[in-house]
Amino acid sequence: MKVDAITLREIRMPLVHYFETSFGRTTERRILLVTAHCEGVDGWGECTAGEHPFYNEESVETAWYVLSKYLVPAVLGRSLENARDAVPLMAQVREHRMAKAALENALWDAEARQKSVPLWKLLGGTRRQIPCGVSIGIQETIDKLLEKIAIELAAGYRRIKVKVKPGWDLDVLERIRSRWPEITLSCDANSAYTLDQVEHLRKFDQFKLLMIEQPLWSDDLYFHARLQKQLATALCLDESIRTARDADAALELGACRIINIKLGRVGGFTEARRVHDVCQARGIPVWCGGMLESGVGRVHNIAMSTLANFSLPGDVSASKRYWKEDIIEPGVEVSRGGFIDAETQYRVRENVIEKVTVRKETIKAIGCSI
Ligand code: OSB
Ligand code: MG
Repeated sequence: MKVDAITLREIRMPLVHYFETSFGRTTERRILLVTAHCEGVDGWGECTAGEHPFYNEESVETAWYVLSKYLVPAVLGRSLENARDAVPLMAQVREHRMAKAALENALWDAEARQKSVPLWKLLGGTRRQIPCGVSIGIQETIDKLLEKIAIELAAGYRRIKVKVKPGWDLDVLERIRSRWPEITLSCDANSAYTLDQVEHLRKFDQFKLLMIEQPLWSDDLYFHARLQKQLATALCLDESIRTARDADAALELGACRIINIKLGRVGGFTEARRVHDVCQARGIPVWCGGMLESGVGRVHNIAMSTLANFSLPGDVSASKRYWKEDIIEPGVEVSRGGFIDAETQYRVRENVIEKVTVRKETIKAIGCSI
């Protein structure tokens, strides 16, 4: 598979509803998409970096810079046996995992198309039905949040996750639990608390949550281990797990009992599979996180979720929760029972993508004529 050219583009898409976390509110997504042109086959990848470096240190601008200046030149013109061969070629660049993931995943997509094998099979997946949950952002009022939860439960979602932060936590969980004592419920703090708040966090135990996601610092393992010892509720790490080595260290320390895997955060399919395997070997369940992806990233999340140890419902939900019109066809749909069918085949709608593109650059290998 020769990498003839790579196209970078930025698209802009308004969200159907704004999404608010402890680090801020998103109303429109700026998304960097990568197309790998390989011997007549195009593979697509999505960069999950946000517009601002608030979830982690990357942003659309840093990813564009690192891709165009370093990562694309590292793979351009190369003949790769497999997409995973791109990983060592990009390794000279430290961190910048979301930028690397966008390119590596585009190459996986190209490899799957070239071999005429579904991506989930190429990855070694076995699950055909992906259990789905939803992540619901901070709302103006608790009543508004309860209304949203009722809608998602009626749609069949199998796990509700709410965003929390100091001042939007215990009262919120209390109201949810008094209306729905039995639903599978979790919360995500995106690093909004510190270890001084252990006593406060211990009060979360009364709500029988499936997990508390990333309560402490985004780069921390050690203090999460200290906190986990003092809580009955399982901790789940998101931001802190960037590599399989992080996962190994976190589990050895006892920093969490569940891990959220995001393709962008860990740098692409190759490292995501390693994180999955580390957790599986230690009997720790994983689930697929979301980053408000367009259809391109969403389809990759579905493929990854077919791996055996993705046993908990993920944040991968229907396209229509995010977009009036998604850039894939059909949009991602969730059954009444709350599952996504992993075998559905999707097509990238290039005409729709062109309409929402605000910048585009194609970088070609020397002698390439496309
Ligand atoms: O922490 O999981 C998170 C969205 C943006 C940044 C971080 C997170 C999220 C979500 C949304 O929770 C998940 C989704 O619906 O895509
Ligand atoms: Mg999270």
